[in-house]
Amino acid sequence: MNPKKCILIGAPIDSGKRRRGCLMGPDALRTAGLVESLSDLGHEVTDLGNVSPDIPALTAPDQKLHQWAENIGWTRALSDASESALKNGLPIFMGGDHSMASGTVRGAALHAQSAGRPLFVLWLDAHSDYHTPQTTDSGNLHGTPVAYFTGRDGFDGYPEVTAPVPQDNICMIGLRSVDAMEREALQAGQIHCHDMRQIDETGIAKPLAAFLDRVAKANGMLHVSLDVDFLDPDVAPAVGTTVPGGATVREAHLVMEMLHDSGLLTSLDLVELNPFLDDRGKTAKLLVDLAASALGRRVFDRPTRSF
Ligand code: Z70
Ligand code: MN
Ligand code: MN
Ligand code: MN
Repeated sequence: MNPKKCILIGAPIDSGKRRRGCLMGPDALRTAGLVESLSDLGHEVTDLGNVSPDIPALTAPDQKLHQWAENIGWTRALSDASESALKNGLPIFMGGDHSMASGTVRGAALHAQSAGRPLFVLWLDAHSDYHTPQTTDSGNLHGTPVAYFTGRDGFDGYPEVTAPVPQDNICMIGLRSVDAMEREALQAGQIHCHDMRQIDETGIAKPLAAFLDRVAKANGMLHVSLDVDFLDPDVAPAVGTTVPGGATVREAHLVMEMLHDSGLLTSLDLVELNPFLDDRGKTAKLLVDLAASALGRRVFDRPTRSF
């Protein structure tokens, strides 16, 4: 086992959508034993507490955009937290809704740029979160982070994206709820999109192994963004937007175990946990177990596998 410096950062952001409760996510993950589970694996774990952003006094360009200024404040604060934590270890961002990835990935991309390495992103989600502030119907900004950190137009007022993540460096797995405008943009672009139909046809290991192989060959850094709704709502009910037909517990653990075996993971988001909707903490506990798998928990050792 290769001990890591795990840096836990709470991101109680709740402004990315209308249904409230994700602000309790970081404390639910702490209560479910995230620190202890990672320490037990031999890692050095530091919990930096929660980020608290300055919210700029700005007015949204369009009334439909929910809590636009709050999202900008969070993006700036989390980008700074991400860039600085990556200098010292492996940051694990405890969300908070998915709008937080605008900040965590922007910061990771700035860090990778200064390290002279490419950044890759694994997006585990039912949704593609590829709207711009112009194409979103809901006005919920948790539906926009991938568009932001790939440098799509339309994010005036946000911190500038000087290190956009190349589309070809992004792999999405778990898709089953993609809006028409997102689909159009994805089909015209280079993001590697794997919907649940493909997972049913090929299994989840095959597209993931192909992606990890590319990351390894490029000496890339790898940010993983795990949305609770990647999982099936039967096993992970604590999320505002449940979409049936998600990943099983076993598929999700396999993804995490393969990530660990690859040795490529450099930062991790645990997002969209809404403890208000949980069933006796079962979703929070599942996320903690998945994080532990990503950091080396296993039943038996396997022969080293190359990617
Ligand atoms: C929809 C929208 C979304 C997460 C829901 C849903 C977006 N495409 N993202 N849950 N994580 O409102 O834009
Ligand atoms: Mn999402
Ligand atoms: Mn989602
Ligand atoms: Mn692909």
